Amino acid sequence: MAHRRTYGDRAKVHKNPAARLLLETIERKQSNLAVSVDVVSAKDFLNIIDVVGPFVCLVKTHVDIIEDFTPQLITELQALSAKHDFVIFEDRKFADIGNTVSLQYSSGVHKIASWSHITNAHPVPGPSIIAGLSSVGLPLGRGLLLLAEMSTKGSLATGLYTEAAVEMARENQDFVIGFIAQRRMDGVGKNSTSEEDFLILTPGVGLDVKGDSMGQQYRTPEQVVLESGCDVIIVGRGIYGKDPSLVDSIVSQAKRYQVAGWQAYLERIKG
Ligand code: S5P
Repeated sequence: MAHRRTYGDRAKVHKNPAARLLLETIERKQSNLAVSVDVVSAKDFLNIIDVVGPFVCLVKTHVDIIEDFTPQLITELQALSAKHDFVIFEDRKFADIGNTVSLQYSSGVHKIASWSHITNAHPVPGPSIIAGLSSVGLPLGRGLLLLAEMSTKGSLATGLYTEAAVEMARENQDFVIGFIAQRRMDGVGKNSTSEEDFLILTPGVGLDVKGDSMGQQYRTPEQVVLESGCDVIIVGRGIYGKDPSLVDSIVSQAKRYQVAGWQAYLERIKG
């Protein structure tokens, strides 16, 4: 069972380069914390990333919300990724036919495949979405996460939908490296094997509040990593709050979540 093994051991045998990079980075930095940088100005975006960089394994972006986006922003993001040693995950949530997603992934203003190690997709169109994205991402060594579950109240991604998402991933393990989900997917669906190693990246994590006014629901790092066996905690507003200029507070929150996530992992591998 992957969740009892160390990140480092899993990195040694994973076949996908983006998954290996993430697992190695987690082990090297002793951090299973990802920060989701959901701000609309390029300046705030880069400032937050520079401040949290030392404490995270991964930075999750929504580049389509940045009002003053230019290709230069990507160059600066990549420089920060090299400076602080973190993986980049553009949370694009593709959801269209194979041909359209292949264009959305490779082209347009953002050219996501050229810089984002990992991206994600809703399984709702069926396996053709993986075919479309992998035609672009696989030659570049990228990895894909399927949204098998969501953190929001009333999510429709449950039951048979989640099972079907996991089966789709099993058919495409060269490119699909795991899931956005709230729990481990070992044993979900009919064709589970002991060799598979899907990474579980989990949003909806907060230590101080239970949710927001728009359906988001939060659980603690201990619930997510220890009790539910997830691999990476994704934290957004819990770290940078409402004011991206409060550097001291961002640093202390990032450290707090890093420690909480890592403690929960150490407990988990103890068994
Ligand atoms: O189920 C999900 C999937 C995702 S990727 N629930 C989520 O909240 N997310 C993303 O995680 C969401 O788009 C946002 O960028 C982040 C959570 O942000 P927070 O501020 O609520 O921690």
